[in-house]
Amino acid sequence: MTADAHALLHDRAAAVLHGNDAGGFTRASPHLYPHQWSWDSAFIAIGWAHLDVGRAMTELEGLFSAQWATGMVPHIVFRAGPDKPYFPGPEWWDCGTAPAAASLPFKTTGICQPPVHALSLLRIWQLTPQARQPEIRERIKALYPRLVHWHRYLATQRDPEKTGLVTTYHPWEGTDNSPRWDRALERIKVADPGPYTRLDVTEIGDASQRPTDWDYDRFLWLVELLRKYRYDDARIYREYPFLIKDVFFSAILVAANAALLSLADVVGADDADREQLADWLDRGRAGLARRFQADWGLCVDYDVRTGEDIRLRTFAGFAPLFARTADPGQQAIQLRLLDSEDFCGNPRFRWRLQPSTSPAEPAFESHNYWRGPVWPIINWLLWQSLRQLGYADRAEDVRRDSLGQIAIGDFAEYFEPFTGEPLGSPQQSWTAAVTLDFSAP
Ligand code: 2M8
Repeated sequence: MTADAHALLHDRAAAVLHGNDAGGFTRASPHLYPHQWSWDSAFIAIGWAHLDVGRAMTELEGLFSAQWATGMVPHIVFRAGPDKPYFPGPEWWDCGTAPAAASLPFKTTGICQPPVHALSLLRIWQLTPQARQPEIRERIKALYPRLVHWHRYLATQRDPEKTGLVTTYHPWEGTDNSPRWDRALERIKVADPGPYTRLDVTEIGDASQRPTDWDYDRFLWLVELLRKYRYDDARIYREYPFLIKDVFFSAILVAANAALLSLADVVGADDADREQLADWLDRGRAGLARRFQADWGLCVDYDVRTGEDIRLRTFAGFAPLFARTADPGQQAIQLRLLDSEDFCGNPRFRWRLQPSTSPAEPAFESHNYWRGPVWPIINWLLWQSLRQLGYADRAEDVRRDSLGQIAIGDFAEYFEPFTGEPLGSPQQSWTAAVTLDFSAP
């Protein structure tokens, strides 16, 4: 791509963020996702940092203003007005019944998403021009304890067994209809959430790109149970049917703890925080190491309820790379697998990018959301990891191919791996945001 093409793409991406800016928060996309989403916001803030670091901080500050008393950062903060409908909205979640969500400035959902926020904060700091450093340093300093509180929630309430692995409660905690959740969802025999009307399929106009009604019945039924338990983590852990140790989520927490430690000097963090973060970091690395299956080359999630391994070839299995493992053996195995036919090296792929699910998996569907398509944000995470681990050339390929892919279409949410066809929502904010970072000089 020429320098002019880069500049043009940068300007188009900036226009998407400005277009989705709702004043103090950025819609995840203009119509399909009109509110503030947690991990979307973290990526979006990285995009804003290329345009205005103050605006980037505002994105994260707004999100964390809705942090629960437990430390949980909710997956959606409902900030759009009634003219922007979304299903399931705040009434379905009814989080007012949760003591930990009392007195928040906004209504929210009662689950969370991968903690990319510390990675975002670190990137914002790296992009802060010298003249603005005093102001931004103060703002990062003010937010830092909230991030530590967030990580504490994940390391304790979401890991009472102290395995170093985060337990996910819901497919909506990141990768909605990934086949990783299929078996656990199949175990739910009665899923009767009552009548509801989906808005997503109407908005997208092609149901094959979205989760099925069978999925939605179960997604909504799980929310009903969480609501019944008033989002109490201890009770959820005792009674709830969907508890999965998620290696991708856990890997992001490892990288995020490392990012907070990198910022410790910037904010003058005290020794207790530093020790705590280092402890979570070690525990997370050890937890992932135990889930690595060398014969398979991947890290494997497991179902807390049944104790079963979830052996599927998806992007999540590259948790060691996402966690930036220092283990040379794991790095070598994962890099080989990454470029094999099962992943980026598939000769039929349009771009050498990481698909959400391997085409070798029986559950693979090239058009369907997290069951096959390529997601720019996941490839952004891969790019960052490869860079940090010293694989500069491979990282550069990911950057170049990502930009080539994104340039076609209107900042699509995800892409068909064989054709590169843009899918899902257009003008997706986090796609625009990572474009700004990928295309920075
Ligand atoms: C998708 O999830 C939402 C529910 O939260 C949906 O399908 O309606 C996922 O891709 C999720 O990871 C993402 O944060 C969200 C907004 O982009 O959309």
